[in-house]
Amino acid sequence: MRLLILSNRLQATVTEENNSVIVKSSSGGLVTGISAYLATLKDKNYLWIGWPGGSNYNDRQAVEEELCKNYHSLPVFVEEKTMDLFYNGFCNKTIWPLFHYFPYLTVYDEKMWENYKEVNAIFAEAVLKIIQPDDVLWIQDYHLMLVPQLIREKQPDVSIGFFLHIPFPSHEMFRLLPRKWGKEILQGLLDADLIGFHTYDYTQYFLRCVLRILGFNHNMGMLALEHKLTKADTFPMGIDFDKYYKAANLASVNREKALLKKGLQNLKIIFSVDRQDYTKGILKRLEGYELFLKNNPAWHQKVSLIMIVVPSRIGVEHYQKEKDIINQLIGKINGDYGNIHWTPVIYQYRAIPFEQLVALYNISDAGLVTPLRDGMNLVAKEYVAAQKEKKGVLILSEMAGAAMELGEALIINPNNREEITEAIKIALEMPLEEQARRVTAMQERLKKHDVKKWASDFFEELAKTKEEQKKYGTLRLEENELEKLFDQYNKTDRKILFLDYDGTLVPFADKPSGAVPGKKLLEIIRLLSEQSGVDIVIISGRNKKELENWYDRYPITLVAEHGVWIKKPKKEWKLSRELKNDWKPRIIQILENYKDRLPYSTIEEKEYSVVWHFRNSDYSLAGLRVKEFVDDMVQFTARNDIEVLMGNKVVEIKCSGVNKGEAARQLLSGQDYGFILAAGDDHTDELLFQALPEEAYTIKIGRQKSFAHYYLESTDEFLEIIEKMSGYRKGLFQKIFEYFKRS
Ligand code: GDG
Repeated sequence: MRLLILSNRLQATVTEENNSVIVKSSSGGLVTGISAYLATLKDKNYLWIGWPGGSNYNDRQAVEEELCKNYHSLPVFVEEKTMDLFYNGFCNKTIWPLFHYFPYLTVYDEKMWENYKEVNAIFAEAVLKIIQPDDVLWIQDYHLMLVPQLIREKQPDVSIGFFLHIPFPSHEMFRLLPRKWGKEILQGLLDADLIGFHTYDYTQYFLRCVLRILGFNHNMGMLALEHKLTKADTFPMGIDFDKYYKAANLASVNREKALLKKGLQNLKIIFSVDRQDYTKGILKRLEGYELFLKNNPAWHQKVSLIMIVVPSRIGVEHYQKEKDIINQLIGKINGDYGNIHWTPVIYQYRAIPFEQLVALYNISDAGLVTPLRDGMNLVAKEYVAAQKEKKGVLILSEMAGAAMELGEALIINPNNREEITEAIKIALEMPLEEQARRVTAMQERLKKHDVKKWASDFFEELAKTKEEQKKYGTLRLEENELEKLFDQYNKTDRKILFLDYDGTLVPFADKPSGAVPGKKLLEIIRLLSEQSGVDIVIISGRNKKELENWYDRYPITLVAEHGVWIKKPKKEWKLSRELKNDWKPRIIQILENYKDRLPYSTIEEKEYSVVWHFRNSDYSLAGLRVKEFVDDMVQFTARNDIEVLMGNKVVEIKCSGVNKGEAARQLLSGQDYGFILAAGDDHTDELLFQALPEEAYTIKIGRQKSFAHYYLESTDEFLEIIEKMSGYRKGLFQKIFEYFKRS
């Protein structure tokens, strides 16, 4: 398996000087993380594809050769102007601010969107030129959200993973994007096999946007789309723990530490480092520190804040403005509080070498990480990992994804200056044992969930999703397969047929009460039920009464309300397990409201479920209302033991864990059937198909993708099959023959 990493920027930035190619490493969280993972790969069977940081090279071939030979990389050349509009346009003026909850900085510009699509297509083309069917393609981050779809169109079976390094915003924020863009972005992403996010919340927000905008619900993150299965899941990115932990022993780091200590003498040090970005909360940090100095004169001349800010996105105007304000505020703090012996803020606006970074992590008494929003934030994790002597207090914003894993840090809200101020004081005065307790607990976690684990968890899940997909494909039940089916049916002694009712045995009618079984169907059921060794199960969402009225005269099993009730031949109805229905009145109350806003829809109340029918309603309005309702239900179902089931133009709310699959499992338990057949037409039957053994004949009525092995076009086609099994025609000829004989 060859791994292809695709990201906007390569890990290396390439320039030309005096006709030779110069390669320098790029900075940023994505590059740090992915490089750390790739360094752990023994076989080095990977290729990193991305923009090399420039376009106007005199000798592109030399750049290509250098990157290929020494860096396992393939450059994507994009014209400077196009790339500039891409990076400083849709990427960093639209997606970046919006996904970080800065809607007032977000620009909505059709030209930028067109350019985003154009550049995504250029990246996809570069991949398509070299990708092999058994490669694994791992696409990184928000710059390339349309690429999965562009690759999938040409390579339907290749493994594609996507990882988003920034937050995925809530629907309220995402919907600010023009509808068409939002839709295309989600569709673009959904053609990956696995879409990964740093935190559970981002995953949920994404799934909710998919539901609200595209109408697909999920089951434990798995989305059964019309053409494929796709999974969305959470993979909090780790760091190369040992690299930071062990670096404290390096001679080069020790040298740096000695130099720093000499210069800083007995000052306590608060340290911060980030790319210059308004999301990182650099100004709030300074304001918090300023207030700390104001409130705590006793700490004057005893503490300094060392702040490293790495230049970033220089072409975007907000960044320039912010840089100026940072400069002013630092000047003010140093002017107001400092003197010739003491500089309260030691500031550097440039990147520092790794050794210096680790030395600063290690000697500082507190790490101050205050983003207003951050996908993960690796600096916080690195800070903790570098504390070999188990000291140093991390102050961390609750708005960083990392806060989910680093609970022993002093967690603050960066919008509140007072919280930052207090945390600084607590950190500087924290006893060493307390520091050690906190650092140790966090280090253990970071060591266990390092970057290698992050990537291997992702690939493991990707492989699993690929396996699941194999089960999610149906074949038409053709003549030759049918012959085998009949052959097996005829030669097997014990057989069982699970037959869904609406849409499988009878076509849909305008009203549920209109879909009654005809004479011919009833005759087929009778004949089947009288065959020896055949168990018939009508397994439906209908209520007990209807099923009983139609079928109780035959020796067959009935399963009502999607598995809530089971009635064996000549026995009473039994609940499949103990259930509650005290939630029903509240649901009906909510549903009434939706019903009023969707003309021609109706509510049906069953004993343990409630159904909202909208077969006769306007198609597009129904789509909208149902998405809203299902979304509303997400809150409700989380607190109650109930679930929402999307059927064919119906939504059913029922007790969770009760479904056709469970009912089938109960009926099969302890039995030894040589022939199992199940037929159904909608989502609710998918659990039935999944519950049955591999050798069962599972048949979907309709062409949609399914966990069934086969599909048929219509109920008529299916009826022909059971008609043949039942010997209905033979019986009919016999009757005609007897009639003529008598007369
Ligand atoms: C994005 C998301 C997410 C920084 N300055 C220097 C330097 N660095 C290194 C740090 C760290 C990395 O850059 C920064 O990573 P972060 O995660 O903190 O932030 P972003 O760059 O915004 O990363 C972020 C990340 O992607 C991964 O998914 O966590 O939320 O925004 O590794 O050490 N390294 C050196 N000198 C510096 O001056 N040597």
